[in-house]
Amino acid sequence: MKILVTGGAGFIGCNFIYYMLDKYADYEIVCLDALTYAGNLKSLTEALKNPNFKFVKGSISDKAFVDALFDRESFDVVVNFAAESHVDRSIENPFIFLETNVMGTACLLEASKKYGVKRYHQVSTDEVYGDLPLDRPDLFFTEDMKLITSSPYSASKASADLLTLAYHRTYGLPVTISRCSNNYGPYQFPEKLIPLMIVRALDDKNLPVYGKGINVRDWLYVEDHCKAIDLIIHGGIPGEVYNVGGHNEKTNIEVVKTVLRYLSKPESLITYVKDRAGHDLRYAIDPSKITAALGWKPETEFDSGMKKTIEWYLANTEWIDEIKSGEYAEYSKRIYG
Ligand code: NAD
Ligand code: TDX
Repeated sequence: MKILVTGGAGFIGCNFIYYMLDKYADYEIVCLDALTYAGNLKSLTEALKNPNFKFVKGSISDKAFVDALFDRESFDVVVNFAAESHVDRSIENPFIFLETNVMGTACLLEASKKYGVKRYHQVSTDEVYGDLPLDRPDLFFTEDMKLITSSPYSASKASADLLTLAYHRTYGLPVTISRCSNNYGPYQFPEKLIPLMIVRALDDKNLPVYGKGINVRDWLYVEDHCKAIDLIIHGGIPGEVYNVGGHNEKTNIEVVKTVLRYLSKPESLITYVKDRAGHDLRYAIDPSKITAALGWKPETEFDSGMKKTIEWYLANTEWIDEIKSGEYAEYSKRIYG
């Protein structure tokens, strides 16, 4: 089995590569990644020592390059993680989100069709369903809901989902889609809520909480997401969408206070700042389809997942320091002052 993993130098992709190399000793994995600000080859240091793993630098939206790669490598399976993934950046500059998330997906789908890939898996997000109200805890995202997006990021991801399903219906390409809730864990770029708060709290910087901190996210430990994708690419039905999430809803302020408690830092670091434009109120996944169809269940409790995550950041200060020395400093200054 030869798998192309795009975006594997990013957070979830690199966790997926480690999970798969560990579980399947005879699989070959090729990672295609453009190494944008969010991609980090250092995250793949251990994988690069494995003879079954290869890294290729390039963009999923470079059609000629993607075609040549597929021609050379004959992939059985494609798992597309590559994306511009941060909502705040999409509000600043939507166009790169369309280029990578829509056109990049189109290039991968076209090459998968041309070269007879046996399974194309699109890594999507719960954000394609828009948001749920805060006062209706009985409502959850299900796979049959309409796509109603809020940010340029979620609009680009929803577009990619529609294109993926169109390649199934029109050309018979064996596709699957997973729509997962917010992930946390090792190797997450510190622009996202949890690592941002860890990194800033360690530096005794203020912790910028948008609005009143009452927005709700449904947190899943990254390894549980990787396990779900593994099950889908092996047992999922072509043309189907699978929601992935573990009924672990927390308000943002609860999450930030949890980080402070683990690090023994004072709550006085919390600063309420201007709300995100178009800020989604609540995400909450109903994972009953993937549980019934493939036996998936989240295995890591939030407390132990947070402990593992924070310990990873404390043990990997070099990884963080390198990020802080690059484009990140300029971004942080621009966004947080
Ligand atoms: P990330 O930003 O950490 O990583 C994205 C990776 O894609 C980076 O390595 C980057 O270099 C690469 N990339 C960007 N543009 C590229 C291009 N044109 N060609 C090739 N590579 C390119 O993102 P992540 O958090 O790991 O998310 C991975 C996927 O999972 C995304 O598709 C995202 O939409 C989805 N997702 C993320 C979450 C989450 O909580 N982080 C939840 C649900 C779904
Ligand atoms: O500084 C901050 N302060 C703050 O209050 C940041 C960065 C975020 N927040 C809030 C906004 C959200 O309500 O925290 C919540 C989580 O924010 P993000 O980490 O930016 O994630 P979110 O916008 O929920 O999107 C994430 O989940 C779905 C990922 O970034 C997406 O890639 C994924 O598809």
